[in-house]
Amino acid sequence: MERTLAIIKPDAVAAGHAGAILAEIEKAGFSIRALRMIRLSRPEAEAFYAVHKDKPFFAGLVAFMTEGPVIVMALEREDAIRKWRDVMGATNPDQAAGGTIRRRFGASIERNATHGSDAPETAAFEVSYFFAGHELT
Ligand code: FUP
Repeated sequence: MERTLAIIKPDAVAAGHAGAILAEIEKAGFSIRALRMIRLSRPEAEAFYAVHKDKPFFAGLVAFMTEGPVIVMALEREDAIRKWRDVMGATNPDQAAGGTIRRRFGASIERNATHGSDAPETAAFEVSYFFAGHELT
């Protein structure tokens, strides 16, 4: 069993797509081990995306991620990191395969509906960024 961090981003929450995305998560066989709706502060978003701090899109990404509430989740399944990235689709919704979440609900490479950890080390950092051990069922 493996854990990954998923985020339903502000665009998808505001558009009312959270329910459909949660249904996809359950259909894909994930257990939701923890879930919370929060509004990220600017420092919280900056620290979460610190790996991108020197990228040209960093300021826009932080502004977007703080514009409204997000839903953060710890998901568990066999091969969870890769599987959740498959269900999400490519970062750019235009390049995401048909039926994937980003293809269905993303509007642009920035406003792309969901986040998923990309490796075991980042998953460990990202899950613990939002959830304490006692919150993971
Ligand atoms: P992903 O792992 O698919 O979320 O993609 P990245 O880690 O490459 O990018 C993280 C986030 O940065 C993306 F979800 C959206 C944002 N981004 C942009 O806004 N512009 C870009 O050119 C690349 C990424």
